[in-house]
Amino acid sequence: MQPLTRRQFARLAAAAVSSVSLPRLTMGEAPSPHSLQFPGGFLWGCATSAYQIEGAVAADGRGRTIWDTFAHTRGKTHKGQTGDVAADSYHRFAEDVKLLKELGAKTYRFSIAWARILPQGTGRPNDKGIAYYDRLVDELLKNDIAPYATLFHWDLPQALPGGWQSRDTAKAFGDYAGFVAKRLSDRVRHFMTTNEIVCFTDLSYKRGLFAPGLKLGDAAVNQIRHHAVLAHGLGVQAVRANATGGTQVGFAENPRVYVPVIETPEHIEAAKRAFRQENAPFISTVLEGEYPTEYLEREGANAPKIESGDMDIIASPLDFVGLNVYQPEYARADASKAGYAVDRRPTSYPHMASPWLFVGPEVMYWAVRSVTELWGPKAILITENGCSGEDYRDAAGRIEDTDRVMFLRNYLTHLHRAVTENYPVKGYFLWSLMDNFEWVDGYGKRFGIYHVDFKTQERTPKRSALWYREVIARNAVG
Ligand code: PNW
Repeated sequence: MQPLTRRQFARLAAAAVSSVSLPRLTMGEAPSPHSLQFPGGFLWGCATSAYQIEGAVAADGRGRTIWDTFAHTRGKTHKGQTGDVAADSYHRFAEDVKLLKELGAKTYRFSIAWARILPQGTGRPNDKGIAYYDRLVDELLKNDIAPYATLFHWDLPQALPGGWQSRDTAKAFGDYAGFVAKRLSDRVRHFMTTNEIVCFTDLSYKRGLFAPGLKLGDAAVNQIRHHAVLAHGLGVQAVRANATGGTQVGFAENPRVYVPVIETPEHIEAAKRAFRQENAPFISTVLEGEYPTEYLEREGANAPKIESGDMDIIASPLDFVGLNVYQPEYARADASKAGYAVDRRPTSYPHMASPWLFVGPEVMYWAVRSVTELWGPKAILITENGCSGEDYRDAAGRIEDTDRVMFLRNYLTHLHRAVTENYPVKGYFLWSLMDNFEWVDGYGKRFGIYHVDFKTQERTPKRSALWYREVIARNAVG
């Protein structure tokens, strides 16, 4: 940490009203990290998703999903690995709730597998599938952990014709969301409709990297994006119509986040413009209730076909906006019409074990600030943040993931800045509670703070779990 100026020191000392007894600071000495106190009631939690942890893909009437098909297709995932067994959380959920309890987590974000509830995507519900989430939710509540349920984290029922290419899938999602809300909202008070729209549209239907692995043209892709934001809106309305009063609903997005290269007004303005334009068909459209004009102009004849009433559905007001925050982009002021420029990343820019996971802790602050300044949501939750590592057990059987501790400490320091400046961030979910099936990277990339031995299914806390437990206990970053 940089030595403090007199002004910074005075400000920090004044802000340090907390229940933790603080060490005395000497002028010029860095403050104890424990002075980065979070407000009372801040929601610390962990996140996972169904296909990545549950396994048990054929249990109790679960229908097939596009990820089952994709992972079983030769050459699509690392070493042909699949989520057939994953971390077997379907059978070990009670043990996994204990892991959360050990951390002192207040919340748990998990996802519901649509194909467990409605094996064909529509039609007859499967009682045994619902019963699994009943058991999980009851176990969480018994341990004073608040369930935050994502309704769709990419595991689309295979039986839905055309997948997200079909407008009917958006309608089917709304019906499914309403059904789940009816059955669970007596106990689940927070729902997220979709997770990371760009991943299950562009990465899946344009770049062919995720299930179903298609490479379609611009018109088709824009229409798929439209079906996705429409599905989100129908999901919001269905949750509201079917849930018990006071149930909150939002979504979890991973917008591209722009850090101003230098923190001056013109670069800050450029970063904000970049944020809005570069996420135009996703978060910008949902929170503005219309497609940004520049996007429609750029796409021309390939722009999505919108039916009357769609935009009102898409713009359904949200109780919170969830942000999955990983890597930064950088923007600077520029004389172009757009008013900003994005530079290519230098080849020496550092990343974590996943080559895409560039390290830039300031992205946490700018994600929250950009969304607040652009659209002023009621509340923001960091619905994911974390990193991959090549974790291994040392001779003593320990997993000393100091790289992950470094990553988390820095990102949370910048989240603290956002909280201190009164942006409406209410909680943080660490991705991930435990190692799991990392999509195309299979089991080759570990994101957990609990290590999973995929042969024995044994869970072991890594150093980062012990570190996070301290963060939660002190409600402060250290
Ligand atoms: C998120 N990118 O995915 C997902 O919500 C999780 O399921 C996933 O395990 C986690 O982050 C870690 O990857 C992302 O390329 C995948 O920028 C890729 C990117 C971002 C998020």
